[in-house]
Amino acid sequence: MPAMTFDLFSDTELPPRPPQQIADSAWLLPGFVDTRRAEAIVALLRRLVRQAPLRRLQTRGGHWMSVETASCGRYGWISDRAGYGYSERDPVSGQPWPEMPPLLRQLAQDGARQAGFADFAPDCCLINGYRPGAKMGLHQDRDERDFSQPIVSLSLGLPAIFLWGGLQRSDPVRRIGLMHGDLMVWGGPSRLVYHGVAPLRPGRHPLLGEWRLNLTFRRAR
Ligand code: MD6
Ligand code: FE
Repeated sequence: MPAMTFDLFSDTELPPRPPQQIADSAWLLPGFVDTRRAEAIVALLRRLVRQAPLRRLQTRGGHWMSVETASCGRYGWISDRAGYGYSERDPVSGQPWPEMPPLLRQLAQDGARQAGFADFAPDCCLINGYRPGAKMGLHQDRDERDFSQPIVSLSLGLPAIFLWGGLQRSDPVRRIGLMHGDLMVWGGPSRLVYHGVAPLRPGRHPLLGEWRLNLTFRRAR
């Protein structure tokens, strides 16, 4: 009998989960990345975060975010007491962000295409690391220039509950389970939907241990 953690995360013993339309132009593509490709991605990420380390960011209000963040691609997303937005340089090193690996760019474009966005040209991949307890409050992604380009979000490691709201902050919020390898794509009329991540539950993932990693691809400029 394999360990419980293995049963929970095995992608061979669970019933298939078909693509699920969450809203207009918003799709959950479960198991978009299989175990082997996820291993290759995690190997890339281990290299990337040696160049651009995961770090906690401060909000304009002075709070420290619970998530640890880095970026690759031409632009990275940063936040500090002066505000938040995109930067061509990593403020930790003063250097440009690491290049977006072609494997990641291709994956994001393939996912976007499957959700109906044929011309996705990401120039930013935000890397978020969640430890148990880390969360992301409800927000809109509105720092980007072109809202006709979607947001593509890959989940790796520990499962999370994605919070999917509406176009108004006060709209009801749905809870969507995201597992290792799942891809979310949202754009079009859903591009400015409020979203967030519920506090990560403790656990241990066979590949990533006590971590959830989220890669969010965007067209920033
Ligand atoms: C996630 N992150 O980490 C979702 N949005 O699963 C976001 O939605 C996000 O980390 C805008 C800016 C930074 C973020
Ligand atoms: Fe967001």
